[in-house]
Amino acid sequence: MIPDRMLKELNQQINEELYSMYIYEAMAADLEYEGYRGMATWLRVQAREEKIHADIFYNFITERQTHLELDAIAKPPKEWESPLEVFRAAYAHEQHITGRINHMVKVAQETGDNASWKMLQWFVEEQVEEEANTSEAVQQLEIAGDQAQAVLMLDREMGTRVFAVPPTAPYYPKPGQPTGP
Ligand code: OFO
Repeated sequence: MIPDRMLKELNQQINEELYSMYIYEAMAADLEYEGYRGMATWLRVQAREEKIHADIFYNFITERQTHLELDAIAKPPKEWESPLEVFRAAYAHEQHITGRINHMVKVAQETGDNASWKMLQWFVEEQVEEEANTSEAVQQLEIAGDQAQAVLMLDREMGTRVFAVPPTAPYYPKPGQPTGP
């Protein structure tokens, strides 16, 4: 069984990851509407990764014979001022998620829940990549500035991102579960 305090955090993290998926879908829709199809593709790939993150927490909880509880997902914003503002918001969001993961590592230590602690180590590393990817996009958009051609080149490059299930993802998939969201 998972200690109550830890379970509450893990349950909440399913919601956080599903909100991540949802806000990236909203950002993609806004960029698609504005004509930045490549960046929209990049964000939709990211949204699919977030569903996998949610699945990992979901599978981990059910694997430990615990009853999980799903909460309502908050409504994300509809529009942002520019592609740069989209990726600034994405980077800030990833920093928030890193804070959540660090907090959960602490709770795992305090409750002596070694299984949660071990599973969370994957997310500790994953968040380094999540922050790097979004902050790199911010940096490149800042460099491109008002030069439409540079922004469009970046858009094209970001559109080449393809979805792949992270091979090292823990508790994913569960036996018999499909491998993609
Ligand atoms: Fe799930 O890492 Fe991004 O939010």
